Amino acid sequence: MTDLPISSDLLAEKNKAEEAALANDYSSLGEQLDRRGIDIDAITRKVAAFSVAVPSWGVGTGGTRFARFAGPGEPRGIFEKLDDCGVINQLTRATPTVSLHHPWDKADIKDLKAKADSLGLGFDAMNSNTFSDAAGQAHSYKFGSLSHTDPAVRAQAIEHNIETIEIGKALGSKALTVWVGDGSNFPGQSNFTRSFENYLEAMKSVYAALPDDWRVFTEHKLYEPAFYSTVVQDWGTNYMIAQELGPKAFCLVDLGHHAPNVNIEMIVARLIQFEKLAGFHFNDSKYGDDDLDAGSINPFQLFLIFNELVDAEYRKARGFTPAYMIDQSHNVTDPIESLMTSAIEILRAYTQALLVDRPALGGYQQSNDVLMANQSLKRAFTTDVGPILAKARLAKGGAIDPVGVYRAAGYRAKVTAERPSSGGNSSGIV
Ligand code: LRH
Ligand code: MN
Ligand code: MN
Repeated sequence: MTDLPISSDLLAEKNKAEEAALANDYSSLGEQLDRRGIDIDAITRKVAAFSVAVPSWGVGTGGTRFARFAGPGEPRGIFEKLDDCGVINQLTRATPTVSLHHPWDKADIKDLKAKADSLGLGFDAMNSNTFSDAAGQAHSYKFGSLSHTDPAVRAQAIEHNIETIEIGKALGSKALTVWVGDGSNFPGQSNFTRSFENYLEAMKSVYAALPDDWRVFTEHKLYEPAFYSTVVQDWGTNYMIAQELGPKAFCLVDLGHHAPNVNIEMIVARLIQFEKLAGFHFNDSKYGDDDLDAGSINPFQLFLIFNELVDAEYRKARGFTPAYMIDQSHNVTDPIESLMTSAIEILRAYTQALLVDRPALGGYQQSNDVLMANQSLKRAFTTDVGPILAKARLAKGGAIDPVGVYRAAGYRAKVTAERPSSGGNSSGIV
């Protein structure tokens, strides 16, 4: 029995008020697309079938290195986090799974499953955490985890990853995402080769514990928390890891984990070509790992990434089964509103990419008609696909205007009354 957090009467009433306008907009967009030889309903069906996982940690309020300002009504544990994720999926109908972080989300497995079931949610990739110390652990990760100089620390980090797999197995997850903060802050602090050897050896033990139908996603990141060198710093190192580990290992692309101006869509194309793309942690950024809402700064980049993904989907690229997840941190917005907005923006980029006239683009590329090649992308990107997104949500029982319904429902005020403030602290970075 599902028990959704937002009143279905309110949702129906709000949708009813907007349905006629949506029908008009959808039909006029349909005519426009028809002139371009595109069947709008076929696109809407594809959009309705697309989903992206939300991060359990994203519904809390994040922070910076300097301060964390607690948000009103923030969830106090994984069960309240799941409630908030339930709202996001109820209104967007695009986020049916949650990606858990271990041990932040540690709880009784039966209770977790029952709670998720009651909200109509499932579990996506499991994230391990060896970038912070858990209460009571024997060894500290201050100087690294899977790459640490001390074999006892590495053994503890391996054990933690295996435990994360075990929890995931019980929850029905099929993938482990490993991101380590290992690296160095000063030249000379660590031996690049030895630390990478240590990491690879440790990851081989984690890999050996993967069930047959599981995959492991390793996530690269240029810097932070280490500011001089990072053990898994870029997609090249990440690709080496996936190659060394074997066929169940893939490279995860978190959009915020690259140097400014890096051509991420090209990295995506390379990983697809060599069958090692794990999937994504979607977010947006201006400078570093800003963890802002997807598409809020550079929606064209998001579109160009989806252009590669749709290209691979249409040509049925071998081994192409990307996992889509959001990874954000919210300091100044309501996390539920931000995550709903991101899910919509990710779907928007996907929809726009579906509108690219691929045979025409291929022809322009072949004949070196640079201007028209670029125009074919721009034409798709500048199409307002909002009516398709709203129609897909409505068809699945979601909201035409998710943020509008969320605000009208007063959910934040309600949970603020139920969840006493956890207060801020001086370092809330995740
Ligand atoms: C590291 C990261 C990684 C972590 C998450 C909290 O910056 O992107 O995915 O698990 O943030
Ligand atoms: Mn990430
Ligand atoms: Mn990150």
